[in-house]
Amino acid sequence: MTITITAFERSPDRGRGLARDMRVRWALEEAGLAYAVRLVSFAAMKEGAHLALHPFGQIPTFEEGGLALFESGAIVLHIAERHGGLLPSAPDARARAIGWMFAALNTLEPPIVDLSMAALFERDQPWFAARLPVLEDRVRVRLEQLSDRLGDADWLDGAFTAGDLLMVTVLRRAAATGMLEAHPRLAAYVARAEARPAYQRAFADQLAVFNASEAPG
Ligand code: GTB
Repeated sequence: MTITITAFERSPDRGRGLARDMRVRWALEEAGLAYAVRLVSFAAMKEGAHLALHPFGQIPTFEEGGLALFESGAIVLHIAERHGGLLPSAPDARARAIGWMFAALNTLEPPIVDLSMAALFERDQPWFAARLPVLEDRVRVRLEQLSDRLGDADWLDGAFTAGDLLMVTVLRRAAATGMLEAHPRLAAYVARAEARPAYQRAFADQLAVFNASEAPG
């Protein structure tokens, strides 16, 4: 059965792989699964056909046979549960890896997204200068805690898992705000993950979409 995901027709990140289709592409590549990508415009995301797949009118989505999923974390978990390479088979290690998936999405991602959204869209507001240090502090605390836990290990809990995959996609968004520079262990962790062949393939594919959208004609 063909797997089809959705991604931005023209990504606002200009091919930097920060949109959430990147984590799904990467998981599919780690699992060795072929997939098709349906590109959607911002307008099409809010229309009936896409809303039937995604109630909030966003990307990414995942379709395979009769199954349609939204929410990038649920999609990555679905891929990881059905295919090798992303979750350990030992039950306790598997549970811990899923815990890291939730930590990435529930504990790290919210303050990082708050900071990057404020930096992008709230810069002209009169309260921005007072709010920025508060947002940065929230991110800094989480990055310090994560860095302490990672220590000198390559990955969060033994071998690379879907927990690392999601965590790295979240940290890349923090890196885009400059906040990873103070955390060399996390910067090295992200670089290690980005060197994985599966990551490189996923990144190249999403970049090719952006480059095609920029091509004249
Ligand atoms: N919780 C959902 C999930 O994890 O799947 C969130 C999905 C989501 O936020 N999707 C975004 C979207 O469709 C794209 S990824 N937005 C359009 C809309 O809501 O109308 C978020 C994103 C967008 C752009 C950048 N960037 O340019 O750097 C980074 C991340």
